[in-house]
Amino acid sequence: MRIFDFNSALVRLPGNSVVNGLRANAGPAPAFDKVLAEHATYVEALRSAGVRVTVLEPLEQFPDSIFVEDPALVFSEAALLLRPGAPSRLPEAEALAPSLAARFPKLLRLGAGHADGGDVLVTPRGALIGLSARTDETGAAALQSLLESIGVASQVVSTPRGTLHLKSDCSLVDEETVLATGELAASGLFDGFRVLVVPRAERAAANAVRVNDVMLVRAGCPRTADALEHHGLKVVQLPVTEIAMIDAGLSCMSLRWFEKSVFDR
Ligand code: CIR
Repeated sequence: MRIFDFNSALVRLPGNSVVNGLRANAGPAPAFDKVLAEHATYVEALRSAGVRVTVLEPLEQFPDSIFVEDPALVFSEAALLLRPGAPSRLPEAEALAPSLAARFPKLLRLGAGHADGGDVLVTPRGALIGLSARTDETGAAALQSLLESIGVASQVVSTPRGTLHLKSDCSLVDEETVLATGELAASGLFDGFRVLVVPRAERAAANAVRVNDVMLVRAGCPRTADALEHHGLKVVQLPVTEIAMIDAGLSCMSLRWFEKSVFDR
């Protein structure tokens, strides 16, 4: 099984409050119906890629709770409940706990500090944990211990200044290849990997998602799509204009894993 083979995913519908999601810069707020439409297209793309998607109900009290990738990290063996670094997002983890406890053999909790799932890139060589405005050193160290307890090696790295999450700037393409911004590629973080660098004008396309044989890429980034197709992948382009207004991309809208018993039920 490959590290990007998934048969299960969890997403959460946006509530009306999503228009108040956190954003670093002033700018227009997204429109609720358009966020809903982008979310629906995303869920359909996951299903078309061969994933069984569980859709959770909206949580109006947490505007950013659509971004389920940040409060948890999931593997076939266990779900790790994190401690998101934005105070308004911290309670999202416990809100997710029952859904994770029902689906994973083990539910482990980060005990200290803060860490967002968006700062964790899992590769076949281990996990990279990016320090950011959301993930601090205490949280990263606590996460390293949790990962070690389930047999996943990890390394703590820097996230470029001004970047929300490590994975805003990179994605796994296959066992040997990552997609990354020029800045992150130049940092030497991916030595030993083949790096496909996104053009500067398509910087946001670095946040993509490999699911089975498909690469989900944000629409409007033709050179990145071409490069990935040239690399041999089936590329599915998805609109994220609205969710980008609250600093989000593609990976953050789902938790993805391979559930070993899914076809036995
Ligand atoms: C936030 O600032 O937390 C949300 N508005 C966006 C989170 C995006 N998450 C991600 O890229 N992993």
